[in-house]
Amino acid sequence: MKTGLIETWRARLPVTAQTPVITLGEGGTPLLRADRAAKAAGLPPGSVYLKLEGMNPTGSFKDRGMTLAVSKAVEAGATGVLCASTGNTSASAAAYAARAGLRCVVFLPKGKVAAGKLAQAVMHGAEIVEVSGNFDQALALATEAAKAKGFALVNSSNPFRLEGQKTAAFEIVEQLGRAPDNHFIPVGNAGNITAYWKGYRELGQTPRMFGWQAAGAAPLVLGRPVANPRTLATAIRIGNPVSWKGAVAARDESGGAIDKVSDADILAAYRFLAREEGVFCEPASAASVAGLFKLARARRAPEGLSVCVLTGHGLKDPGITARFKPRVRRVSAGGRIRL
Ligand code: AN7
Repeated sequence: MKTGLIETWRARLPVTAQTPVITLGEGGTPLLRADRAAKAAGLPPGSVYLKLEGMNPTGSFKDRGMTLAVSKAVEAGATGVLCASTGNTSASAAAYAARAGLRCVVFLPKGKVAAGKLAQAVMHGAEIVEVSGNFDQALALATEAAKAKGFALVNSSNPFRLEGQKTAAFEIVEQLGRAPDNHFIPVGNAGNITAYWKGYRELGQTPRMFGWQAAGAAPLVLGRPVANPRTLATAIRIGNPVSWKGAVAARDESGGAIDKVSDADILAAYRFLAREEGVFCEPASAASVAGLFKLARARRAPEGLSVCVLTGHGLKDPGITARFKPRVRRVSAGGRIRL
């Protein structure tokens, strides 16, 4: 039976017997060998694995941090949770708040949240605040609003979020029997790369960390915030990451890199994974594999075992699939079709 990651990793998490456990059975996601991706990167079979975080209850890795953040909010006596989001955090917060019986208020950048994510926030009963501005501006509003009595901010500035998310590193080490040599991950607000690095460090087994930002939203690559971030990967359309220092530390302490991938590269990897590996992730998630392919094109794909994290499910963003035109043949009932 799946009991969720708080029960699985209780000894490594800041919980006590008194902490109420709010869980949807998150964690325990597949680590899938991806030989076609390895081949496309010019690497030997068995050297590339995909961590399918879209298999979490709400379809993204955010559930790992949210089970802990919402449990701790309930323990502290909160009556509501609140966040800004490019979509997945709000979907996850809304679901866990519903389960806990808390109010949930989400600040969303207008017109920039994928349809599936918005549907989740609506159906889980979140109170939606539409912000005419980008994620960074929405986060400033949410942070201010969180001063209201009884509310807990569940963005990744909340340390319990990162504590929950670090468990993905524990799982990978368990699934492989060791840490990978290289860890590829998309980077937006930079909470996840910070959390994985913390998890690996706690085990004393550390890969090189390779973080990937969208080219139009790459503050960590430029070394300064981006006022108007642009990318079709809306999940990582973020110009001023909260966990900036954590991402830089993960990069430098691990001997890795944080670089950018173009939207065209992201879409190519997104399509490749769907067609060649049978794995449907959302565009932002494909940035990790796009990064591996980019290094491969420059003949710089790192040796050894690489894990690419696929952070969210493809069904989150059905809108983007309209860019890929299928060949559709038409037939009337009772007619014939030649294959
Ligand atoms: C699919 O939901 O920031 O670097 O508000 O949804 O930890 O921010 C989402 C981020 C990667 C980047 N992949 O992770 C939000 C939000 C997906 C995401 C990221 C996000 P971080």
